[in-house]
Amino acid sequence: MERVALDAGRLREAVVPPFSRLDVVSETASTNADLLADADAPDRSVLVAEHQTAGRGRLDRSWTSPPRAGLTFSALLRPSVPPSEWGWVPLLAGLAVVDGVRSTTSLVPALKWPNDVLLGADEGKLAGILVQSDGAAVVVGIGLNVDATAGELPVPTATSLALHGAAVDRTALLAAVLVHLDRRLHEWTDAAPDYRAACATIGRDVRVAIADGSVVEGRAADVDGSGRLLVGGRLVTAGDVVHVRSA
Ligand code: BT5
Repeated sequence: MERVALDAGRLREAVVPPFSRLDVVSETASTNADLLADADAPDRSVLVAEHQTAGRGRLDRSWTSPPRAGLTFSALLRPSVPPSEWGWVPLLAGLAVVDGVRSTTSLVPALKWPNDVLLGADEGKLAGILVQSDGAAVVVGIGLNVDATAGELPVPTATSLALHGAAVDRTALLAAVLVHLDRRLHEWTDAAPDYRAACATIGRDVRVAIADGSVVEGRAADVDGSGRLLVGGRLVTAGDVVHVRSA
C-alpha cells in the first residue's frame, strides 16, 4: 500500500514553538528509548518515527505498526509541577489524542484509564500511551493507528481511524495532537472535568490487574490529583483495566 510520508517542515511550522524541537526519522527501535537516552534534550523535544522496530508497551509488551500506517512519536517534558503529579501525564496525553482526532475527523474516541484510547461501540484500541521517567524528565510516547487495515493490526482488539471510515492526513493529525498536548499540559489538573467526561472507565465496574499480581474490582469512581484511579474505595496507581460489561 502506497502511503504518504509525514511532512516534517509543515509539522515544525505548526508546533515549534510551543515545542522546542521536532525530528522525524524513517526508522528507529523506539522513540521513547531514544528520547530517554538524550540527557541534553530540552523540555518539549519531539521525536517522530515513520516506523519502530522495537516499539514498547508497558511492562514487557510491545507496540507494532507497519511503516507510515499510524503515528508513533514521543515528547520529552521537564514538568514544573512536582513528580507526585506526573501521573497526570498519560491522562493529559490521552485527552490530547481525543482532541486531535475530534478536530480532524468526525470521530469521538473515549479513554480507558490510564493509557488507552478506544474507538467504537466494541471499544477497540485506537492508541496506546507509554510514559517513562528517569526522575528528571518524563517521556510520553503515543502510538496511534491511522490507516492500518484489520490484517495489519497485531491483535483483534486493535482498531484504526480508517477502519471507522476516516481518511486523515497524518501530518495534520499529528500537528493537532501536539498542539492539544501542549495546551493540556498547561492546564494540567484543571483538565480534570474534561478527563472525567472523556473517560469511559469512570462510572464503570472494572477489574484492575496490578503488576504485583493482585486484582482490584469495583466501581471506578474518579481520578485524584496524582492521576490515580479510585476503585471501590482503593486508590490504584497503575494497572490493566478491564471494563466489566453489565449482563
Ligand atoms: C501501550 O502499552 O499501549 C503503550 C504503547 C505506546 C507506544 C508508543 S509508540 C511511540 C513510543 N515509543 C515506544 O517505544 N512506545 C511508545 P500497553 O498498554 O502495554 O499495550 C500493549 C499491548 O497493546 C500489546 O501487548 C498488544 O496487545 C497491543 N498492541 C500492540 N500494538 C498495537 C497497535 N498497533 N494497536 C493496538 N493495540 C496494539
